[in-house]
Amino acid sequence: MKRVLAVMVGILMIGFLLLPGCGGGESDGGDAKPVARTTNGNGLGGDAAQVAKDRDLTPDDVVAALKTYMPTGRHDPYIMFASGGHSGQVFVIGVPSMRLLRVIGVFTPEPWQGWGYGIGNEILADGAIDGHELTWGDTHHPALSETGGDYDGQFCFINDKANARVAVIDLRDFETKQIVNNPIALNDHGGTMVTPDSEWIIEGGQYGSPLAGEYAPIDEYNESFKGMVTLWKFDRKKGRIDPSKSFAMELPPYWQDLFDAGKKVSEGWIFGNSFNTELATGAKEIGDTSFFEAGVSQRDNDYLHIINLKKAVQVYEAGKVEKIKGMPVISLDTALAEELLYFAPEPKSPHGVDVTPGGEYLVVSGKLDPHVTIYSFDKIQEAIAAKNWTKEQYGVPVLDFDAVVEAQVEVGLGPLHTQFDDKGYAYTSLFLVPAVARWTLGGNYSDLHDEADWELIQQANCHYNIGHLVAAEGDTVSPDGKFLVALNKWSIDRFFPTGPLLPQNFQLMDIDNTGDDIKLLYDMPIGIGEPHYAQIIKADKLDPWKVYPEIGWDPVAQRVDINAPQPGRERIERNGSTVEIYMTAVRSHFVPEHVTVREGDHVIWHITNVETAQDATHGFALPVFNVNLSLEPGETGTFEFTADKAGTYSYYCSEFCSALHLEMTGYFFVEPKQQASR
Ligand code: CUK
Ligand code: CUA
Repeated sequence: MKRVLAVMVGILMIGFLLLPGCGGGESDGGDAKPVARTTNGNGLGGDAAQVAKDRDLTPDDVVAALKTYMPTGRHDPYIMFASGGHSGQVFVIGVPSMRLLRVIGVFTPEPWQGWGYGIGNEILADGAIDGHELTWGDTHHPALSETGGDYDGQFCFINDKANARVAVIDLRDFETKQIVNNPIALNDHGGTMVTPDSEWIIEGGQYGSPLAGEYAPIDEYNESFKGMVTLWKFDRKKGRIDPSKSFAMELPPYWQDLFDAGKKVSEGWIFGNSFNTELATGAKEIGDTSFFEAGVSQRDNDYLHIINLKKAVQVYEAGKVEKIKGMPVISLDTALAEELLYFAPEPKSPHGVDVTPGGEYLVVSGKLDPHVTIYSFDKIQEAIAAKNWTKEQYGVPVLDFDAVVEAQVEVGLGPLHTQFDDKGYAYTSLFLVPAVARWTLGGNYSDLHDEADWELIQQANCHYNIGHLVAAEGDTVSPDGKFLVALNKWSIDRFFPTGPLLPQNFQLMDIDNTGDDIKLLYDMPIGIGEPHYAQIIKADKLDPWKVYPEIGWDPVAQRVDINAPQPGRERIERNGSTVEIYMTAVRSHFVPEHVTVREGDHVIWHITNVETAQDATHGFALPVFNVNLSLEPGETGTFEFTADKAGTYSYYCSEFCSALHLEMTGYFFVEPKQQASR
């Protein structure tokens, strides 16, 4: 019935929007009669029928277009935060229009925002490892901050798989505030995921390695190589991770993969999947049996990691840790003695573990098994209480599979990640089909749907080779459903071929329906890195600043900088060979417009954008010295350099801010040493 209604409403909407004179106007006028003028074979009226015919659009195409089209000025109801993969950034995308709203500079310098070109330089520098400056990251899993298990719209966290780093983005201004390096790991993967109140940010490792990146030969793999999970303490008030209150736990050198935090009934626990239980060491040529790809895929089961976080925090706070490069680490022996860690078998080379909205079940996919396996948190607790386990080679209790599994659903080949909606459905990406599998949850979720429990309902094709998928609010205790985005790795024939390197493909799907009715709505090519995961939040949960709160705002400290240049107090101060410039920017000039220093001077340059009008951003571009700021209204920025090359440098505003933007310029003179007279 619901579906018939939805279809009828759809037809009425189309008819209404296609009325002559109504196209593009506000559609909430009320009394116009939604009747199509004439219809063709597509069931469309008038001009729309002609456009559809000329463009060879099917009725489904037209409906998809109407469901995603945003008239100018209208805002998307959802906002997606997607990892930027190798770009090292985070993408902000409107849903359902799939319009790219912003690329947030995180691990990689980003010139439009001045990120790394005068702004954020210290934060990027904090991300250096042992003095090695890093100018990229491999971002995988953004996590929106949560309160009570729901996205609260305050922060976004993101990991860098390539270097085991975690960043914090403040969603008041959508800018990166912190990058922390994990001192005990050189790559990560199971991050970032947050506990239901964002107290802890989870960062799990990936490839087993000696802790802290020490050297060890491969034939010492079993003893010297380790796995790990790190719990970063988040200080919400400061908007920063507090490394001094963070800790890690040593794990066996299986390759930990994805983590998820328990919620509601399972709050206080965290779960991770793993692969390479085989302890394969790769490299056929040195006499091992096979390459990694075969070596790590020999066994039928790997281990779901089940960690009592609440108890682990107590153990850490009781000081039962060893410090490795300053990071408190609960050793594996301590973890076992304190009963913090359990395993459960998981088939086969799994990828990802996802906790259901109520926290009752954990869903694990085996890449090489066509099933998803659903574990019951209650049954896990019972098995732990009954000591229903055997121990594996490192002494970790392995719970009995049959005792803890609630159900298995055959969803299709190559299952990876799972999301949830409000209708009792789960959605699992099928890399090999490739498709999105919709299947029904049982247990507490049975009442939400009319179908049988734990059953595959539909495989909706996607193009191609889907990795993650994301549903609106799909990681929260109260998912919305409505829209789902498939994050596809290959795009092959979907777009004009841009040479041999093709974009990834985000495919928006309509899941606001029941049964086998998932519909593809839109393709969005991503041509700047391979996103892995994304999260979608209701737009009205976000409350970003329109301009900075006060003139002279330092976005790093999130308060007024007492040194910020203020209008009427612009000046140049010399102190020995250090010259400090206090400059303001307003449409359409800088004050001062001439700045003169001597060759070899150290220059500290402050600029405040004194505008209060929304979108009145000024840039500041200075040649040779690699400076380009983006100063949003109210923002102040400071950069330093040594004026080591005499010359005449014209600086200019690099944002087209006004009719006289081209005139927003000035000269920076560096007097040659021998001529310097002032
Ligand atoms: S991973 Cu990329 S598709 Cu890093 Cu979450 Cu599964
Ligand atoms: Cu300021 Cu252009």
